Amino acid sequence: MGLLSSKNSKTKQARILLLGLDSAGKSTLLYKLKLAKNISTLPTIGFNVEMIQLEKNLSLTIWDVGGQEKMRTVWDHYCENTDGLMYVVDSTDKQRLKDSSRELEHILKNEHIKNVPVVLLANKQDVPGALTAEDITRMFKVKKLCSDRNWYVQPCCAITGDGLMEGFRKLTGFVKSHMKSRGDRNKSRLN
Ligand SMILES: Nc1nc2c(ncn2[C@@H]2O[C@H](COP(=O)(O)OP(=O)(O)O)[C@@H](O)[C@H]2O)c(=O)[nH]1
Ligand SMILES: [Mg+2]
Repeated sequence: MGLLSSKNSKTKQARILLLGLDSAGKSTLLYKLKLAKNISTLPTIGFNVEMIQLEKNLSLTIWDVGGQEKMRTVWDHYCENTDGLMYVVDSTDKQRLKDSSRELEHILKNEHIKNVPVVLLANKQDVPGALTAEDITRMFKVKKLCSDRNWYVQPCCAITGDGLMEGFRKLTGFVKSHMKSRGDRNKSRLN
């Protein structure tokens, strides 16, 4: 990406889409990560873009597109060149669980996101009665929905930060192997 120059030319850039219904906790978790890690923010209108480096050779650019209903229609447009999807679920919002799983199902059908790894964050685990990661896996039918890609469901609390790093590390691992296999495929096409 032209906007983001890296001091280390070996550092790869991965583009991560951060999605989920409004109030799922996306902004809270980005803010929490920013306090924990040295994250730079790019000024943007309508969505947040953050850069985070968890590993020496891989820098994540995280696009928080916003989850309000009017923004959901534009999610599709952000899918191009995406290397990983972080999907945040409010584990206490049982009323909108169906909405959330429908939106995830929709986004996973986007051709640009085919085979792209997904980590679901089962957020707000600090709230008593919150659905567990296992509940969300079952209710979202994640196994079936993500049968063509790497996936993981990570319980977390964006306010305390519990589980956030684990979730991002998991996604980073998936993204690296995804980028590698995509690179290998492109190479064999050229040969
Ligand atoms: N109890 C609890 N509240 C949370 C958690 N994460 C976010 N929230 C609250 O949920 C609301 C929506 O969070 P926000 O980050 O703005 O959601 P976004 O619309 O997805 O960006 C705010 O009031 C947050 O304080 C969490 O892990 N636990
Ligand atoms: Mg937000």
